[in-house]
Parts: sequence; structure tokens; C-alpha cells
Amino acid sequence: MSLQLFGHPFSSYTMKALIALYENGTPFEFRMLGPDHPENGAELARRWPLGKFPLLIDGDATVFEASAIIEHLAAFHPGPVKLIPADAKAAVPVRMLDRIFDNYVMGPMQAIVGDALRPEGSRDAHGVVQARTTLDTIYAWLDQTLAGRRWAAGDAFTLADAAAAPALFYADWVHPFGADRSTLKAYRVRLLGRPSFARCIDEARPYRPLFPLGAPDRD
Ligand SMILES: N[C@@H](CCC(=O)N[C@@H](CS)C(=O)NCC(=O)O)C(=O)O
Repeated sequence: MSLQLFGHPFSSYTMKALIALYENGTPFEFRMLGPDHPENGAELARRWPLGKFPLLIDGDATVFEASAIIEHLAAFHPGPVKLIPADAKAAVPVRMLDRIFDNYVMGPMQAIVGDALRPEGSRDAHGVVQARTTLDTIYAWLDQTLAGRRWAAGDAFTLADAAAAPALFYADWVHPFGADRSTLKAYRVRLLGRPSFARCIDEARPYRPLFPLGAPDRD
């Protein structure tokens, strides 16, 4: 049975999993979520009550959480691009950076977007300030940490870059990096130029009018 990925092209975590599939040209069926495909939403909810996506089906295996999906693909559908280093010591900083991008870039970015989706009167101004402070702090750390590196963990494109690409793509929309973060900006440009992620951006382009804060006229 072929691989099936449930997700939506405009979803940041779906993009993260798609990057892994596109990097290695792994064949799969995309199970689009949305009102036109209620059967896909129903199956997602049946397999994962939290209803979060992406979700991968591989035969008997159901895998959710984008990082776990990428680990699963690396273990059972390996290709020429090794997103998880085989060397255990080299894999630690890759997994650490993956957690950093998810928790301290994607998380606060989603909190700001999520707040904009709330009805007037249920907004959390304090939470948004906290999210923006986290982003400022992590931007400064990343700007220093990534100096001299082509990709997040060094010369090779890895899981950490798959996490970074959608996180930094949207984070710079909701809370721009600022004029002096030249290393971080250059890294984001490299990510946007990576063919696997450039494809994700193009596939998501038709959905930009849905962005609650208004998508900027760039990228
Ligand atoms: N920790 C999850 C996060 C997944 C996530 O938050 N996905 C969003 C789309 S980008 C989602 O499912 N949103 C719908 C919802 O929360 O109900 C992962 O790594 O896959």
C-alpha cells in the first residue's frame, strides 16, 4: 500500500513533512483536508482524536507529529538525502534544533496567528506579547548560532531545516526578523530557494488570502 499523507498545503507542519517527501522524491498520495474532502477529515479524526495534521499512513502504521513522520520516512523509506544523520553524535544537534524550531519559532508564530483568529473580546494580548518576546529572543540566538553554517546543523540539509523552513517562513510574516538579523535573513532566503520548500510555497500560494493577519506581498 502506498504512503498517504493527510494535510493541507498552507499548513506549516504539513509543509515540514512534505519537505522530507519531496527531498527524496518519495511517492505518496496526498489526502487533502478541507470542506471538499470530508472523508479525509473523518479518517484523520478516527486515527488521531486531536485531529492535528500532518498524519502519515504507511500500511499498518499510523504516524503523527511531523518530526516522527520524518523519522519514520528516514527509517523505512530512505533516500539519497539523509535528513537524520546516521551518526548518533551528529544526530543530537539536528534533533535539538528541530525541537527549537518547533517550540520557540513555530509555537509562538502559531500563537500570534491563533490569537488573530479569535473573536474580538477573547484575544490574549499578554500571550501575544510573550510570543513576540520569545521570537525576538530566539531570532537573536539563531542569528548568532547559524553564523558560518549553510544549513541549521552544518553543511547538510536535515530534519532541522525541514522544521526551520515553514517556521521561519511564517514567523517573518507575523513578526519580522528586523534589520540587523542578516545571518537569519540569509538562511531564510536559502531555505526558500531549496527546491523541496520552493515547491511547498508554490503549492500553498493559492491559499494566501486565508492568512488571518494578511500575507505580505513578497516571498
Ligand atoms: N506537534 C504537531 C503540530 C501539528 C499542528 O499543530 N498542525 C496544525 C496545522 S499546521 C493543525 O493541526 N491545526 C488544526 C488543529 O489544531 O486542530 C506536529 O508536529 O505535527
